[in-house]
Formats: sequence, structure tokens, C-alpha cells
Amino acid sequence: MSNQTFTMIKPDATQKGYTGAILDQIIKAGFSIKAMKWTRLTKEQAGLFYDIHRERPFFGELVDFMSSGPIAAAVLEKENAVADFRTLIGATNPAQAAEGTIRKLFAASVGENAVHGSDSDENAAIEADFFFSKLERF
Ligand code: 3AN
Repeated sequence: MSNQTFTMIKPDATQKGYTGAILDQIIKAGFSIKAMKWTRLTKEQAGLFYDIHRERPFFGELVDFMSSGPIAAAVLEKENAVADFRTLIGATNPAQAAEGTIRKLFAASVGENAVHGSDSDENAAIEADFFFSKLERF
């Protein structure tokens, strides 16, 4: 069990002005921010980040969407971070997300689903390293 996970607030949510409200939910749920960055991915960078989905039918759509506007990337810390953060954000498809979850509150569709959360400790470490150097973590 690791105490860190990685998140992105995705372009749909940043462009609708939800960044502050989503960060508020994350902090109120007990996560602390170890690193944070406001940036915009190129298509190439979005493709590298989602490389495991390269063969999926929605890959092109995913890369176009993830490079369509700014994102907030962050490393979060809490006991049982990966599992607890997946619970906080809710199901991939917001229509199936539980009441009160971030995706239920802020996401529009399965493609444009407001936030990313790592699905394992191993991927949390890989994804955090994709965005942040050791000097950027506090
Ligand atoms: P999660 O983000 O809940 O871990 P994954 O890993 O299955 O979900 O999918 C990664 C991202 O790919 C999702 N966050 C979503 O943006 C996109 N995605 C997943 N399934 C679909 C789909 N059926 N159509 C369009 N985009 C999808």
C-alpha cells in the first residue's frame, strides 16, 4: 500500500471553471498536495501519458481531448491514497458514478470525465514521474 497517488484535473473541468471546487473536494477528503502544476499537454505528450490505451478505439479522441486545454496535474498524499482517491472520483462513466463523487458532480461523459486518478501504486509512481522531478515535490 502506498500513500501517494497522481491526479489531473482534465480540460473539460478546467475550462468550465471547476478547478478550485475540485481541489476543495480533494483537500476536504484529507489529501495533501505534494506537487502541483498548471500546464497544457501536446498531442504527443497526451499520447505518451495514455500509451497503454493506444490500441483502444477511443485513443484518438482521448488524445485530442486531453490536449484541448489546460490541466492541473498533482501528486496527492494520504493513507491508502490510490484506492481512496478512486472512491472519491467515482466510476469512469459519470452516469454510473456514486452520488457525491467528483465525477458525479463535475463530469459530463465517459470521455470528458473531469479528473484522472491512478489505478495502482505502480502507475501512480510512473505518472507522477512523467510530470514532476524530485525538486518539484514538497
Ligand atoms: P479511469 O480514468 O477511470 O481509470 P480508464 O483508465 O479506463 O478510466 O480510461 C482512461 C481514460 O480514457 C478515461 N478517464 C476517459 O477519459 C477515457 N475513456 C475511457 N473509456 C472511454 C470510452 N469508452 N470512450 C471515450 N473515452 C474513454
